Amino acid sequence: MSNVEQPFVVQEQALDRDCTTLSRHVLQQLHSFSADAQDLSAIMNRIALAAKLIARRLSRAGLLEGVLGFTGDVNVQGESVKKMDVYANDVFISVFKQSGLVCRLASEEMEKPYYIPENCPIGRYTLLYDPIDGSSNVDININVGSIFAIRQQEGTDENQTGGDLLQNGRKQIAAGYVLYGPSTMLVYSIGTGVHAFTLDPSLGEFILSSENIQIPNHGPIYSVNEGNFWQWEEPLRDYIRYVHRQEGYTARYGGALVGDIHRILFQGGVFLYPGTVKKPEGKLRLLYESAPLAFLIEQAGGRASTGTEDILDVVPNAIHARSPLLIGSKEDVTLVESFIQKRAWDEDKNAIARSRVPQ
Ligand code: AHM
Ligand code: MG
Repeated sequence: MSNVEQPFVVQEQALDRDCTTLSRHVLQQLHSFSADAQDLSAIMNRIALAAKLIARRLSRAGLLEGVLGFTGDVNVQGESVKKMDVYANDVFISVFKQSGLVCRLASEEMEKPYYIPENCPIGRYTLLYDPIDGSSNVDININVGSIFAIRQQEGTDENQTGGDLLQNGRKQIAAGYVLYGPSTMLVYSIGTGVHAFTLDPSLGEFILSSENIQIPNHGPIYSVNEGNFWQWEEPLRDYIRYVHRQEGYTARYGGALVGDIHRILFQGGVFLYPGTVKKPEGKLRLLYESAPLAFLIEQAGGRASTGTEDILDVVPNAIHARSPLLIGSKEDVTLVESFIQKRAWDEDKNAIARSRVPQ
């Protein structure tokens, strides 16, 4: 190739990269322009719009009135609500109004699903989301995230309680998160691998930055709130003691799930939010946090477990149900599980032995 031609090739590659927007990428992944493919592409585009609005507000949070701090209310989870939680929750609703795309939204912040009746005759999808995850980080200008999943609505949900959402995570059609960090990134999967987009502020568009991301099979990071050590069951403490005695582990914990998982997605390791003796179900919500992230991490070749069951197999008993979460590299999740399951196995063995003692 001559020197004269080279700049055109470089420019063409740069243009191709800049044109791989999220909505185009969804259509490419589905190899189709069918109505369903167009719908999914348009839904992702609306989620991207919500992400841009939230990122814009976060980026100026310290300069605007009414952005930081608490509202004074308590949400359905019994947690104090932050002003950004309310804003971000409403943004997702607003971007889907009159879109014909999503009939129902279910969020960590709302007691019941929110219906958009004008969309329902055509948009049979439900968006599940955590509008601002890790919102305690907002006031100190540290990374936070949004988490989302899409499911097909089943049945009419006559009393509008979202009963059909009480199904396992394999029912998710798509899932992903937005990371509001030094740059804003959107990472998603529609069941065809995991792909990351970075918001280019000069274009106002999410542009493809990593395609077909594979999580390492094992990594050095363990990410857990060790301040809860005293509240855990013994098997989990045993795992942490094991990590403390091994070379090659490093602790990273940001207090916001999306950033912690994002690091593990690229560098490998395990994130843990286990149950405690008093709260065996842990803190994280299955439909808005654990299941969407499990879908994504499995698509990247990793694993997500409660300790005894794959997260994607868990059927919630309520839309705000919680579950313990072990998620990340395959080998690391399996190792933590082996600590938990060994204890269960030992207990079974002892019970059997006791039952065999002649009376
Ligand atoms: P939130 O959705 O109410 O913000 O809670 C979820 C967050 C996660 O992002 C994070 O991993 C965890 O809570 C941190 O909890 P803790 O402060 O108990 O370590
Ligand atoms: Mg959350």
